[in-house]
Amino acid sequence: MSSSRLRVIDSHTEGEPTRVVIEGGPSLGTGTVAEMARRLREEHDWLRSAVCNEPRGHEAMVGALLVEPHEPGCCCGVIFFNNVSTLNMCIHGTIGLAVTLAHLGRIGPGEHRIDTPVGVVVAHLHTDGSVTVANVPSYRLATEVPVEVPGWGTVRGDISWGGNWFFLIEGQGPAVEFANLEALTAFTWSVRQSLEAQGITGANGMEIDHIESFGPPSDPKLADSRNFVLCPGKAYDRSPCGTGTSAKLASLHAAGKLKPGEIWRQASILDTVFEGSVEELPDGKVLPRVKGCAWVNGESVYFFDPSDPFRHGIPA
Ligand code: PYC
Repeated sequence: MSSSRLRVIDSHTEGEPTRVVIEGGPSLGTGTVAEMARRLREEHDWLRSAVCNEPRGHEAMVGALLVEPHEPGCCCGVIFFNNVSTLNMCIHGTIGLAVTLAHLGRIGPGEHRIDTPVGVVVAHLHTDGSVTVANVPSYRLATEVPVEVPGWGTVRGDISWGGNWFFLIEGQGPAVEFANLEALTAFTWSVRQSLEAQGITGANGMEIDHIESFGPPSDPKLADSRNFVLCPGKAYDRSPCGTGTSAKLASLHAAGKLKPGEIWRQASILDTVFEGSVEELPDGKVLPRVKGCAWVNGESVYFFDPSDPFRHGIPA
């Protein structure tokens, strides 16, 4: 059943929007944040669609619902979602959430544990307003995995976990430039469909729902690499994608190309930059840290007039 009102705060992180629902969300009961995310998907999908889809949202919008944390010592729990479903994790969204909570006076500079469906992350709000997120443990599952892509032949990539599953491609497909947005979208969408058709998955059969293509940076003084990230709902990430940057860091580390503590600067297709590094964990995984900036840029109250056919959004 939908609410009569929702209050949201908008921000963008290096170009990618985050819309935090701060009042009016449904009660998702108790349990882990993963269980609450399942209830959001199965019983309250109207909220996701009302917040992210047109007419209030658009294809790139990422929503964030604040929930009670399950893990000890967390300031909040959060469920991220987009135009098609919930997300396992979202770093640009966590940076946006931290800046939003600071805007509301609910947190100040320092470290804040945040409970998510895939584990606890730590957002460090710096005094200059930037935010570093210590992500969930990340790793490369497989490298040089071939997938047959119609029109493109054999495309090879790494399968890595950075809080979401990514297929990472380097130097194949259209050049990673803003002028090629449409071609990059078509290419990465074909890769995603081919992975699915050929039964290529992340661990435990989890779908690889983010495709990331890398090319050289526009300026080596700005970044080490530029990416194009296709999100699950076919929108491209306007930011360098924090979970995608984490997956890249895990892949680089596994390939012996990134030492612990070394800084990797990942530019987005818009040339905005996240800085990342890894810490080695005893189990062979890495703990990525990703730093970026977000700006609060709006606040709204949503109404749900029963006569409005699109009060719950237009399905994407
Ligand atoms: O920054 O992790 C991220 C992200 C995931 C999807 C969109 N942004």
